[in-house]
Amino acid sequence: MIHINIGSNLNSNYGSKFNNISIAIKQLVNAKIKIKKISNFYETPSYPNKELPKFANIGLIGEYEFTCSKLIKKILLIEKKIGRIRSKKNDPRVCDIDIIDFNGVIINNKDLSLPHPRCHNRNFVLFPIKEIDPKWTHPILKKNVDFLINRLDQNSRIEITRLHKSVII
Ligand code: PH2
Ligand code: MG
Ligand code: MG
Repeated sequence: MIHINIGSNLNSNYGSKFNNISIAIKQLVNAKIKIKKISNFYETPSYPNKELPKFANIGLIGEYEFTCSKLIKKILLIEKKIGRIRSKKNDPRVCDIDIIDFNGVIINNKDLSLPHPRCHNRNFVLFPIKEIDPKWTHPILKKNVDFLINRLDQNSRIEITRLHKSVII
């Protein structure tokens, strides 16, 4: 199973951050990801600079029968299509699609680290995972998602809102 997290905190030509995420998901389906579950939208302050616009994030799980590098190429094209301009780290972005876990593989090279190197510290990654795959364990840390959420700092456990809103595909 693969885990993907999508975030947005900027409008695009297609519309709001929610529209951007919905479009990204449709494009992932076109790119042959067999989506099994999609979380609701979650809203969180932008990390690490809370002055920037709030993010919407979702998590999804699916199956992909091709290689991880093929998936990454597709993801970069989708981000580009939605209008992502690569600027400074953590600048607002119309669409960021991150692979969190690719069938449990562990990779560490200059272009790619899997599982996502910071996923275990991010509320906007862990809460959606808890919703759609509560038994998930981190492939390196071997800790389940409840454990990882419990070790987030108090603020990150509070500063996240699960919206009554989900993607329609
Ligand atoms: N993504 C980042 C940096 N900060 N903050 C939130 N809340 N959500 C994100 O998806 C996010 C972020 C870098 O990709
Ligand atoms: Mg990211
Ligand atoms: Mg990214």
